[in-house]
Amino acid sequence: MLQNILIAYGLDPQYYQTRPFGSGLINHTWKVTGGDQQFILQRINKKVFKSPLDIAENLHTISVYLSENSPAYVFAAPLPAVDGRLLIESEGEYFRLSPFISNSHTVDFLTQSSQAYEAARQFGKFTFLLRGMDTARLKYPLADFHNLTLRISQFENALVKADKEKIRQGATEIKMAEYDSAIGNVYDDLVNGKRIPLRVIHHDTKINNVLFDEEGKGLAVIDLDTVMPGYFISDVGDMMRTYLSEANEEETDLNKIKVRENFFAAIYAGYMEQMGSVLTNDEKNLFIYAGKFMIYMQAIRFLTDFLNGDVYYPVKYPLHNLERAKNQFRLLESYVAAEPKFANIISQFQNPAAPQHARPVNLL
Ligand code: GN1
Ligand code: MG
Repeated sequence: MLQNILIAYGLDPQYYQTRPFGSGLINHTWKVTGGDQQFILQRINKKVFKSPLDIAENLHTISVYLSENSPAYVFAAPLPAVDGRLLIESEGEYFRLSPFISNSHTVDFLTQSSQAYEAARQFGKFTFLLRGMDTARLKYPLADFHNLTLRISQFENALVKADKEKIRQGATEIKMAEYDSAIGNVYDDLVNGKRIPLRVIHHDTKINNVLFDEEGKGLAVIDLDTVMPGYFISDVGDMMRTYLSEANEEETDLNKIKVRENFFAAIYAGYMEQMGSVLTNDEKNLFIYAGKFMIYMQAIRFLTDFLNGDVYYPVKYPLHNLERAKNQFRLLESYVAAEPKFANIISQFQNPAAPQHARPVNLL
């Protein structure tokens, strides 16, 4: 099947090698290599993305906007096939080909806070460059993706339907989900009160969605399926969720889950360097909340999938989604405990009178 796709893009399968690439949970990705040419080929998960054409349209709209307004910006938009289509359907599956940005690489783990700074700068820059675009021009490939109110009600429905054994196995996490539901109330208030604006948001800011150059400087953001209108707390929050702890969401030894304050400072510095002049005061006041919002949402998404019988996230063993939920609740606990320190870091950044040596930039 992949051969037909290559042909649709004018690539002769005889001369191109196709190898699995990356570690995403949702789409399938391959790297296509032939001579000195390199591409990224992806099969879009149609169970998740019911309308892949919306993704193609969004990326096209954004690509045109960026090439007019910020021509030097590296945007890895999908390439048109020989007949001009931006998405190829084959046997009911959708594929697309994008350029592979040369001399770039991704990382799966952050070892230095400078990586968090670079990544946050890249995600901030993306939203910054698109600040003048009317978000109404974009489609919602995943409506309600980060709608916490909905995620909480999906959790509640799963709880009603789940079998007794699962409820017993997940009892502690179910209690935690209920205990932390105040995080949902803050979200309800800010959405209902229209307190923060919709912006063009990436919605999947984990570290392997950033391309780095050979010197470790950020080059571009990738994995653009979930680019759509949203709130900045999604992007900042998912960086907190995925950069602060050295151990990632797959770690089952909960003692290894600890937030690193210097990585928080790095996310703040990188994102605000780009977005500091754009965010409203209400948004700035939600910077710390952003982390709680995303960590809590991911915890209940894993827990909900466990209760539903693992219908969304691929699992390697029966309690995998429950283990992931445990991991995220531990991260939430560690995050909440560090909040006073985060507040201190932000106030040091905001106080230009602070002596240079006392400013958290030294932590980077
Ligand atoms: C999914 O496929 P991947 O790994 O980029 C999920 C994210 C979750 C993440 C958790 C469309 O992203 O929301 O944060 O798994 N994407 C979708 O690992 O559900
Ligand atoms: Mg993704």
